[in-house]
Amino acid sequence: MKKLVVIATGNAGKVREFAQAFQNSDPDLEFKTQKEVGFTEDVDENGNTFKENAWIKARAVADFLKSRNIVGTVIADDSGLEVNALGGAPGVHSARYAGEHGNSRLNNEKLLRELSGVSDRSARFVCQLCIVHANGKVDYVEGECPGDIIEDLRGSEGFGYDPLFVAKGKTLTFAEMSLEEKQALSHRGHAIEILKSRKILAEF
Ligand code: ITT
Repeated sequence: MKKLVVIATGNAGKVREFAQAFQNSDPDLEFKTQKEVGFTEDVDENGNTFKENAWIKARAVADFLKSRNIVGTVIADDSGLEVNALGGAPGVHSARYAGEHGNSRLNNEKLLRELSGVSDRSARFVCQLCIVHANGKVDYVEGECPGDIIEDLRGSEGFGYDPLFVAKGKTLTFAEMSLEEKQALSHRGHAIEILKSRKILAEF
């Protein structure tokens, strides 16, 4: 029997990236989104760190699986953008920086306003994964990607702050890259690589 792995996110952009990263991976694993297993709760991400929030999301879905007698591993992703000139903001508030959860247009507009006239545009994307195994064991994996915030939106791929982010040493924004190109550089891509190389999903 295949082992179920549930991706604990309601963010369609993240779902696409996980699907791409895990396609053709271990044939013994069956990946489903939280929606596909019937989890529709809006989890209150009230932690102060990416790690706390990743755990809050992973635990909520793990508890749900348990309550339905479904055996599976859960992966949650808490991620965001840290801008040096803004003291690390938007950070854990990245999804709701401009006040409305998941409104990327308003978030990007606010980011450009806050950085107007600022010369230090350096930033980094952070991705914290929390894995809760069927036996309750918890693993954490982190990935990051340094880069710069540009002055105008460019590109239509990806999600969130992608049209404003150029990874270090690159010229295209993440929103101008294919999923594969972004994945090879991104915070989430790095975290998933570590997850794979440590064979964390193969445990238990
Ligand atoms: P879930 O909690 O359901 O996973 P979410 O979008 O609320 O979805 P987060 O709380 O982790 O997820 O917030 C992450 C935000 O950070 C996301 O909404 C984007 O604004 C930004 N972000 C994270 N990774 C990104 C990426 O790869 N490209 C662009 N923006 C990203």
